Amino acid sequence: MSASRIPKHRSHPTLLADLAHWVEDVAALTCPDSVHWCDGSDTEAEQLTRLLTDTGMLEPLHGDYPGCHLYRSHPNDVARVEHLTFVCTHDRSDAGPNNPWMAPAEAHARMDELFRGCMQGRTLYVIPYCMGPLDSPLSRCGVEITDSPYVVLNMRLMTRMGDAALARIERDGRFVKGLHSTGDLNPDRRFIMHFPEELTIKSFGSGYGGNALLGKKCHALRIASWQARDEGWLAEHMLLVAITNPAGETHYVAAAFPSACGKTNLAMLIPPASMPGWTVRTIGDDIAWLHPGADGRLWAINPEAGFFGVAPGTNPRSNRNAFDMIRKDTIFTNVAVTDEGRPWWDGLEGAPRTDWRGQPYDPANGPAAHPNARFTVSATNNPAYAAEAEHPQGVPLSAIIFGGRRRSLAPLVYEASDWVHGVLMGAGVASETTAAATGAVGVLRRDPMAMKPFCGYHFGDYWQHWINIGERLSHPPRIFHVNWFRQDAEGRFLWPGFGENLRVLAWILDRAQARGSAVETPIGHLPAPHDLPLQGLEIPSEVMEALLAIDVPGWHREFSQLREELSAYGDRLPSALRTRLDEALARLSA
Ligand code: SAT
Ligand code: MN
Repeated sequence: MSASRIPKHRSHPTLLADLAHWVEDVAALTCPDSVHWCDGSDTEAEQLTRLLTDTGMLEPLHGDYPGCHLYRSHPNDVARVEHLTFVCTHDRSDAGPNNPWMAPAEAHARMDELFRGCMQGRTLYVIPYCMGPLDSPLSRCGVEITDSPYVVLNMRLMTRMGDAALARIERDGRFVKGLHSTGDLNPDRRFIMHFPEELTIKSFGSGYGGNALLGKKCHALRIASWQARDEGWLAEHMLLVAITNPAGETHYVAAAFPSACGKTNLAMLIPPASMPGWTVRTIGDDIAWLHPGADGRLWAINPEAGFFGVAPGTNPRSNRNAFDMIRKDTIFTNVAVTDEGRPWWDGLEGAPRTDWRGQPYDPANGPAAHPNARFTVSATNNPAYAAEAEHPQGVPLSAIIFGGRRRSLAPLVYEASDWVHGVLMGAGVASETTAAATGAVGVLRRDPMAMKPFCGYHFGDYWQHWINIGERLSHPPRIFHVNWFRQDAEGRFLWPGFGENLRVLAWILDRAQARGSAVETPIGHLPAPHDLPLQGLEIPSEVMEALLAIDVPGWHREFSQLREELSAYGDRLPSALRTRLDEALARLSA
């Protein structure tokens, strides 16, 4: 492993002076024992894996999980920390009421104090990475500096990382700067700061996924959403799938759901046996970058190269593709382990011996695997990985779907009447909170476009930007809202979900081609139960009716509340959204 006291980078004669100087400055501040420029090679990954297994930080798993390891994070460091995640813009109002804000000078000063000397006794790793295919004009690059070899191994799976990315950075002449240290994992000294005006991220005191893998939420959403607004595109919290129908036509769909609401399952959906001839392939499971194309369609790429998915709930019944893809070369974080040394969570065969903290399993201590336990795996491990994920031009979208986890009110599916109505639908997304972020679980909160924790600027400006993008599309994707999570009075799910969701997607694709029929309602277009392809699914007709019913007083309350909440965005709220909302309220009152 190349290492040097002074960060003399390897032989990159044309390496951006900016990058070299930044690495030197960071090394001078953080005082690492050595500096390592990551090349992204297999040898490098093997050396880092050995280093971590030798020091007991990674545990090799059973032999029938080749190349798989378990990592246990600090028990106080298991999820994103939204209250410690800041957007630092010169003008406070640019960050919007949707983001915790700190003045850039103050944030830099605080962070630099935390970083001072923090890498003593550690290695500073320089990770050049590219978000998106290396040869795509839609891709954007970054460099993460970290003192965590676990972060390096994860970034290697989640991004195109190393020499090839560095070469692209040299060509582009710019990159996002991300500085990360696990620090001492003291929650009082934990901050994730974004400086979108400087394309810079500083993250201290956490080693957990979204806080530490800076290419993901920090770069590909918060910073990228800002860049996208300036450059005329959208950075979204969306999965991307390719769906082929029995006639052999392929359509591409993007879908936004909050964290841990089933994006990975939908992205890897396996059609039910009663829908022969359909196939679903995965392009991405978490983030999509959307660009208006010269042809008036909206084109999408997945900026990531891997999946950082929620392990609990993944099993051969819920998601066969995901279950198969994590049988080799996977990093598991905070799962339980069986007697034989296999990874374990509820729903799998076997029994846990050790819980996610590394203690002998005792049900009195809570679930064996942490509810936000994760797997990190290369996208190419997925048996349903779509070759189009590597296409430099991306894929053209037929539909955009918004959704949330709501036990009541929101029907199984409904369609916006046009783009602006779709933007309002996205702004109104609400979902019950999950274990992906610290805080109470199961509380309904507004999560516009599933971007509440990830939009790097004022939501009012963001919705206006969405409207502007729509005006540039002569063939915009149609916009829909789905809710797989409706429950009856006893708390049982009304809709079976998983593979059966394809029935809803089939209707969505029919509508996107101006085919399927629908009923017009005050909240949008809904299918009648017989409009959905339900053959082979045993579901009582009264349940279908409940799933597609409109609770008029409930929606009146919902829209009145949304109107109130949107008023917090002041005069930056696009007037078109207010008008649409008032129209909907009037229709509901009629
Ligand atoms: O922790 S991550 O932000 O990477 C995962 C998620 O919350 O979606
Ligand atoms: Mn996510």
